[in-house]
Amino acid sequence: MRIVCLAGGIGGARFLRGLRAAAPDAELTVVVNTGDDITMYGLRICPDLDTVMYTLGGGIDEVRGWGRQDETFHAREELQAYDVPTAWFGLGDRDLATHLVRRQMMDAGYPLSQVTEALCARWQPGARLLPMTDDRVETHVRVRTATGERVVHFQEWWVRHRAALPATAIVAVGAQDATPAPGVLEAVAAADLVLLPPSNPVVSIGTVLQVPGIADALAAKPVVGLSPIVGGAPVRGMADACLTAIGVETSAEAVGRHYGARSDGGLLDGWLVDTADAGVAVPGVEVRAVPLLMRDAETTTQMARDALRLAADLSGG
Ligand code: FO1
Repeated sequence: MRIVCLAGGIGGARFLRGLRAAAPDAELTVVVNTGDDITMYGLRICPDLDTVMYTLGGGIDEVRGWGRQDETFHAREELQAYDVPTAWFGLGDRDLATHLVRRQMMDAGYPLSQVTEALCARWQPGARLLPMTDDRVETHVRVRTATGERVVHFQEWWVRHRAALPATAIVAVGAQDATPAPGVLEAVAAADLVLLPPSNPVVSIGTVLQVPGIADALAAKPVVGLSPIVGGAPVRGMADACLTAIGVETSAEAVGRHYGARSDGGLLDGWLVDTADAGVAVPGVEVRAVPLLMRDAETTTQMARDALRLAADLSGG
């Protein structure tokens, strides 16, 4: 079975680990958001690609959910000692090696998709990781501050300000001019199923869908999504701040309606919500309530099985 997932960072990566366990024989392709990427100290940092790669490859720090396990932050401490203004970003010493390799390969002319393939040769994630595009796309956030509005890079909003500054717009700069990375459209065309993991629906899944061609490619495929919102709150991260910025209520129902029914020009055939949200209705979409809190490997694997079961039921399988 060929499955394509669109994914962002931590939530998506953890779900993918469960999916790999639930469908060990499936051919899994992950189209990863690159709108969170940022250039810092001359390095190209790709948080979502690295989080998926480390999580599936066994190198992730399980507590943070991002960056490397057994990490140290000596370089960051030195940057702080120099009062470097971007020292708010937690670059780990082990993680730095990934960015150095990426920078070296990109300077040699390799596109991000080939860099990702090279990095995955070490990590063996057990899935094919594709950036959504090899072109430069960066999510920027217009925020309201005491002295007026200004635009900051997503990472500054997310990490430095913990998304506490009210966002009046979230823009994936460059998305409209980007083309899907090599292999993305082919993987979707060949897929038996597309899954939307419980990633941030705005800055992760939403950004991937802004790359021209990707949303259209999904329209031809069965799509099952899993709600990142449980009981009116995001399972992790600050998806509520992002949803508010685009005027969508923070609920499993509102996100399901935001994605919309594939039969009605939207995305979804099926929508998994948590048991806390049983009774949610999304017109044109088959909604099923199952436990969605990824407490451990078993619960995560089970919710992946539930997603596959819903897809099978929808296809009459
Ligand atoms: N998230 C934080 O909350 N604080 C950090 O200092 C931080 C550093 C960081 C470094 C590399 C990396 O790949 C991810 C990092 N993240 C950090 C997570 C990242 O900001 C988010 O995971 C994504 O951008 C949103 O999904």
